[in-house]
Amino acid sequence: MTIREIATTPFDDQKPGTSGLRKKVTRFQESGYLENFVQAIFDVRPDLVGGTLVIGGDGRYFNLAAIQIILRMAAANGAARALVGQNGLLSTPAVSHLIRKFETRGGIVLSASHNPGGPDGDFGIKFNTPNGGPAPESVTDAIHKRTQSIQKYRTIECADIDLQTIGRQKIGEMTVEVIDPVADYADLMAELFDFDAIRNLIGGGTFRLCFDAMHAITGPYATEILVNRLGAPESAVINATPLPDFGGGHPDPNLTHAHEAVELTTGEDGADFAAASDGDGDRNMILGRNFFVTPSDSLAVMAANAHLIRGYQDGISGVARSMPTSAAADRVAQQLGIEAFETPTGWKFFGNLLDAGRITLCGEESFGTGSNHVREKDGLWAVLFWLNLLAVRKQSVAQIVTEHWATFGRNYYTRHDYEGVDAGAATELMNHLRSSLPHLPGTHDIAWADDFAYEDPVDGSRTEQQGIRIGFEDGSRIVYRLSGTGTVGATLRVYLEAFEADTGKQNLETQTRMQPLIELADTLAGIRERTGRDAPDVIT
Ligand code: G16
Repeated sequence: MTIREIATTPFDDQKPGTSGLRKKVTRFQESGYLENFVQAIFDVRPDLVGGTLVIGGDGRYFNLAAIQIILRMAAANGAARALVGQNGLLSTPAVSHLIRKFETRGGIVLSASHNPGGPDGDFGIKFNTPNGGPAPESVTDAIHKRTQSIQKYRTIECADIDLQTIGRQKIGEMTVEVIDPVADYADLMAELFDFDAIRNLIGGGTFRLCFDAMHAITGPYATEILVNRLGAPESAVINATPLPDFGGGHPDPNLTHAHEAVELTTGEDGADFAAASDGDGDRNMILGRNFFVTPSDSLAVMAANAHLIRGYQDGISGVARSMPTSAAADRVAQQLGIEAFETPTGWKFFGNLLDAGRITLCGEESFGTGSNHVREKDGLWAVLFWLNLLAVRKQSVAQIVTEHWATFGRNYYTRHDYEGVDAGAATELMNHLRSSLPHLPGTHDIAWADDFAYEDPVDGSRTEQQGIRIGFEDGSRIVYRLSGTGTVGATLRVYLEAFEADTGKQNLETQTRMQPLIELADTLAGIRERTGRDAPDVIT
C-alpha cells in the first residue's frame, strides 16, 4: 500500500471550542476539512508514531466515514495500532478508560455530544491525551495553530476496514483491532460499585427504574450493565438503539429534551428512579419520583456520600466544580475538610487536578459528573453511583436530597439559555457587562463582580475571560457566559444561584424562588433588548 501526500489549504475555522472542534456535518464533509484537522493532530503529537491510538464515536451521521478516513491517515502517519469500537462505537468515558487501561498515546473521539445529528446536524472531533482526558489548551492551541499553516496531509489507498467484525486487520504496517465497545467499561463499573446491592434493589420487582439512552451511544452500555449484569427488565432501558440521527431527537439529558424520563417519574405511581444520558454518554440527568436532582446538587450529594460507595470508601481527596456550577459541593468540602476548586467550564480543566490527586470527584452544572476512574465525565457511572447510594441508604432520591439540604443548606439553581442569538449582539452584551463591572458593587445589593480567570494550581497556566460573575450580599450569584459548543450564532447562558439555609423555605418551586434574580439578570445585561428575545429557549 502506498502512502500518499495530498496537497491541501487551511480552513479558517478550526479552533477547538469548549470540547473539541464542532461544526455542521456538511462542513466536515468538505474535501480536506476533517483531514486537515486530523493531520494537525499527528503533526503536533509526534509520539503517535509507533504508538497505539483509541478511535471511536457516538454513532452519529458521518461517524463511520470519518473513522475510515482517520484510520487511513493514522496508518500513513506511522501509528502502530488502532483500537476501534465495533461498528465505530465508543462512548466518551469508554474511550477515556481504554486509553488509560491500555496505556495508549491518546485517542480520537468523534462526537458533537448533545448536539443533534443527521446529515443536517452536527459533528465533532477531539483529541484525548495519554491520561485519557481531553487535550489541555496548550495542545488544542497547538493543533489550531498547525491547521492555519497546513499544506498537505498523509493517507493510504486501501479498502475500508470491516468495523463490524471483532478481531485484527491491517492497514499497511498498522494493526487495527476492532474491539467490544462495552466489556472493558462494564468491568470497570463492576469494580467501583456494589453490583450485588444494586441487583437486590432493582431486580426485586418492586423498584421501578427507567434509563433513557435517547437513541445515542449509551443504549448498548446500559443494556449490558443494567439489564444483563444487574437484572433490570429489558423495558427499563428506553430508546436503546443508537441511530445516526438519534431518532430525530436532541440527545441532551435535561428536563426539556429528556421529557420521556420526566413523564415516567411524574405522578403518585411514577417510577422510583429515572436517568438519561447524552449523544456520547458523558452527561447524566438524575430523577426520582416527582423529583429532579440538579447536576450541582448531584455532585454535592455524591461528595457527601462517597464513603458509602465501594470505589470511594477510603474518602475523597478533594472536589472541583466548573465556575457556573452552584457552590453546593463547596459546602460539603468545607465540612469534610477537603480542598474545593472552581475551574472554567470544560472538562479539560479537571485533568491536572485529577492527575495530581488533588480531587477525586468533579462536576458541572451542564449535567456532567465524574471521578478519578477516567478523565471524562461519565453518564452511566453517575447513574450507577446513585443506584448504589439508593441501595445502601434505603431511601428515595427525594429523601436523600432533602436531607442533604437540611444538613448543608440548599443552593437553589437554574440556568437560562438563549440559543442561536446574533453573535454580534451577544458579544456586545458581554462587553457591556464587562465594562460595567467596576460600577456594580454597591448597587442592587451586589457585593462583588468580576470576569472569571483561572490559574491552574498544578501547572500555573492562566485562562481568562471565562464568564461574568456577579455576587450578592446574601450569597446569591448571577453568571453570564457564551457557550463554546454551539454551531449556530451564539448561545447566551445565564446561571442563577440563591442560597437558603432555612429548611422551612427549601421546598419552593425553583423559578418562583428565583424570579427576582431572573429579572435583575435581565436588567443588568439588557438581555431582552439586546437579543430581541422575550424568554429563554431552554431552562434547566
Ligand atoms: C462540553 C464540556 C463541558 C461543558 C459543556 C457545555 O460538554 O466538556 O465541560 O460544560 O460542553 O459547554 P458550553 O457551556 O461552552 O456550551 P459536552 O458534553 O458537550 O462535551
